[in-house]
Amino acid sequence: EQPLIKLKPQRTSSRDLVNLDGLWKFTLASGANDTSQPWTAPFPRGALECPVPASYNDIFVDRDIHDHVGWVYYQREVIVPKGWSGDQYLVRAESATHHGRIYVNEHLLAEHVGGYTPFEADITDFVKAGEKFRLTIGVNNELTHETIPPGKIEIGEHTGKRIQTYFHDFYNYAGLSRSVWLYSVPRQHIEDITVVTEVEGETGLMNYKVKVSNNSTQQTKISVVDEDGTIVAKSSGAEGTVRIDSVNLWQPGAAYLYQFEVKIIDSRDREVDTYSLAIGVRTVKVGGTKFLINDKPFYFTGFGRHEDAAIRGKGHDQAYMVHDFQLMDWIGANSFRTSHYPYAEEVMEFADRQGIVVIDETPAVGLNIALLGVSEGEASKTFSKGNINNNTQNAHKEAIRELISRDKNHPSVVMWSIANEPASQEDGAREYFEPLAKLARELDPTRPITFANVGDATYELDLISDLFDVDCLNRYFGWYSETGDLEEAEAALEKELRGWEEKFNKPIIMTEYGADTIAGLHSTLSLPWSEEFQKDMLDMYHRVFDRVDAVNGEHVWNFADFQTSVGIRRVDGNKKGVFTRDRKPKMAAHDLKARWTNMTTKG
Ligand code: GCB
Repeated sequence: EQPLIKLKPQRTSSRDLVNLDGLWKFTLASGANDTSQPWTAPFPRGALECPVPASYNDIFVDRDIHDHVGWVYYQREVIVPKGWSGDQYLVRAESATHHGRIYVNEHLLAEHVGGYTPFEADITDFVKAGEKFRLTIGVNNELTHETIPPGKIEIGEHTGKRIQTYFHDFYNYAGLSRSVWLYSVPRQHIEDITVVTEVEGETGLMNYKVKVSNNSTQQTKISVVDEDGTIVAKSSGAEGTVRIDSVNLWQPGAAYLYQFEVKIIDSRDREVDTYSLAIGVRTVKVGGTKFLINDKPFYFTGFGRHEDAAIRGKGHDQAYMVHDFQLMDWIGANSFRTSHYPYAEEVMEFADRQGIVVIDETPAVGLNIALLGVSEGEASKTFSKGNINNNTQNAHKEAIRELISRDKNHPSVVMWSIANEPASQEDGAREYFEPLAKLARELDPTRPITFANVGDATYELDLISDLFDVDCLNRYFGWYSETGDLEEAEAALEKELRGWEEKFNKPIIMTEYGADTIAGLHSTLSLPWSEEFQKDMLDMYHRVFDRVDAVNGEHVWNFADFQTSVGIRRVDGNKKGVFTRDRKPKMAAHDLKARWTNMTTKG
């Protein structure tokens, strides 16, 4: 069977790729009952043009586009390079939020549900090398109680129009927010590679498995190349272990990457396909209340983040990516969580190269009806037929499979977070999560697993934490409760953390804490929303973290201000950023920098 997600396209001696980013023609389906089939013909002259990659919502000055619920279509012409005859070629979209369809001329060749992972269409039999074709990609942004993340489509009382609502606190940006590629592979090719590393004394072990598209008589050859370009180990066979003497470990803040080069060779000793993966040798373990990387306790400093910026929405952008990593470095952050969905693959590769540690999260955010304020009755039960049900659970399983399939080889990824703030204190939570935790462990027995626990599911009420390795807690004492009263909040926070420590005796990471802060608003009394309050609140949390032994890390919510849905709780978005949306530091940034850059070990 085929791997869920094929290797990221690469240009090697046997493979080629063409980047399809740029301006695509763009159109909306007019409504849910729209029966037009825009992919069957070229879009009319004068059609809108939309940049790829970018979310489409904020590009145009048009509320109908911004608020659109349903399908949109992107279209462009593409030529398959002449030299590709004899190869297999595919179109790959790195993401389509949340449901994508790839059409080649009038043919639907691929369909995928799940907004933050890649999917591809094999177009080999539909277009000849050297020929031009019409590529249309449909993207649908609808969320229901059976999608991940979940949402709800409501019907406007007065107009009958469809309105998308959802349970998560970031704008439902949609479109082709990551790159689109046309790429070639040889007919027989390397489909998947899995490398798991171990360390024995000074020796690094790479346990690997290579999957080839069809099992004819090829041979698999492996070379491991160090950063100086020297081959340091070799092996052959589709499965095995490569040993590296005097290994350079991948370490937080000191990345070291080997190129793991795979070649398949045919019976006449000709090279058929070659692919190269960057691999860091490191180990990850939980030992008692410590989180260990290379057997050394690791204390997480950093943020929950978002893929978010003005105008481009969730569109991947190299300038923002590099700048954001620069800011993390400046402030002394050694890690982040991909709250609340898998980030662009380029970001994961960059984290590998920068030595930044990542908690990698699925898009399962908002499995918590109570957060909506729905009152009594069946409708308010999160785990029930009309809300989060078996179909949602199946979609969630798929999201876990795809995340692990895509990101399993990144040394930066040290833990899987399978959900954010589910109603883990409600009836049905255990039945829902037990199989998911089991699945994640089967798919990757080498990394710890976690989920980000919501404040309501206290150590006394949570029903699922024993299924996981690390207690990741999101807490807002002093903001959503004890608002503005940091003395009360301090006592409440300490009680909660000690409760977790005593009950579970596992590492605790505070994966969210923070306060909405309007840049430029000041208060001598340190009142909420001011820059002083954000700083004082973070300081208070840090005092408590330093007193509680099991606390193994602190991720402030959020790295930067970000857009949310329109509502009365948010003024042009969530303002808990330590940086503004355009990445200017608020006052607290300087205090975080002082704490984090001076931190050798905790406290
Ligand atoms: C949370 C959520 C996060 C929100 C944050 C907030 O608990 O996990 O998505 O943005 O709180 O600011 O309310």
